Amino acid sequence: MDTEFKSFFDAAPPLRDSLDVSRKVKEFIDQNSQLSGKGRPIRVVCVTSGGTTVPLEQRCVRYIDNFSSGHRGAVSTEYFLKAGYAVIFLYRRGTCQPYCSFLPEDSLLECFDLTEESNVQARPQHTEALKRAIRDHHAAVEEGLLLKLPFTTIFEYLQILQIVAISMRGLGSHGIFYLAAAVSDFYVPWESMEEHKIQSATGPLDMRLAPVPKMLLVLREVWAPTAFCISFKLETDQNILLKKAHMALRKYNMHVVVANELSTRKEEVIVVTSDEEITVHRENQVEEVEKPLIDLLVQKHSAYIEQSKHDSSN
Ligand code: PAZ
Repeated sequence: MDTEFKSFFDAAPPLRDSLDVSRKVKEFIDQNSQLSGKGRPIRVVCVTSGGTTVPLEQRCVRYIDNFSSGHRGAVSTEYFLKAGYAVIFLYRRGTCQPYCSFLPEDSLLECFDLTEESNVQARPQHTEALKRAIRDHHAAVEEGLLLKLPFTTIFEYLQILQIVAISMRGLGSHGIFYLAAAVSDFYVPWESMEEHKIQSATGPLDMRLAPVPKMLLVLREVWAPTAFCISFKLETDQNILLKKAHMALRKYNMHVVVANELSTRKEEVIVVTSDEEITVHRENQVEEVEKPLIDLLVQKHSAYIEQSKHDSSN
């Protein structure tokens, strides 16, 4: 492994429940490798979702965060499940969850009422959507097709991603990484972090942030070299978006980079591969852009599986 990455992991605070996470991931993958949906091996996708935090103190009071709501990851998870994939949903605690993106912010108070007998009941205008969400969510979990793994910090995120990626190696080309999480580019190394709450009385705060080692290359080359890898590139300047997406494609050897601009990310994305750029729009005001996006990515994944079969038979 890249030395920068090794020192990041060696110095990171140990992941709480790491054995539990490893066990859950292993069981999920074993179970889904044995199943075969409609006569073909099950495909497994790891969807990452939401932003990572960067703690400023070891006993963390303050942290750096980013805008990501987790909407992209949550909705994409629903469409992957619909397409027959088993999904490992690696999400930031407190962000949007699959089948819940339609809920208002204060959903408990907005969607439910008390009856005269003091029972809780869904308000009529929300009943159908709630029933559908509960039914689809419970079906995915009960059929063993959805595993949810939470993270908060950049340390937790990269450690769990490593566990998942190494466990998915055996799936070969049937595994996908769909890396929609907004991962911090900079962090405070654990060993140089203050232990206790930083005191404001000492005046202006000077802090040096180190670059987070680039995980995409290690994922592609070491952790899961035969999986189909899709990363995302977000920019706020449309003029540099495609250039940056192509750079990421080449530099990290991704199969696909999905380029999106902050203010239009819910309406339009551009699917960038080495030989094409395909703009994907939401079909109407009701459908989400993730529907045509996942349709297209599933087609690209199928072509990748066929190509891998062909390559290994030659
Ligand atoms: O989480 P969200 O739905 O608010 O936004 C999705 C997104 C913009 C974080 C995602 O599409 C993305 O581009 N992720 C990668 C960001 C980056 O590191 O460039």
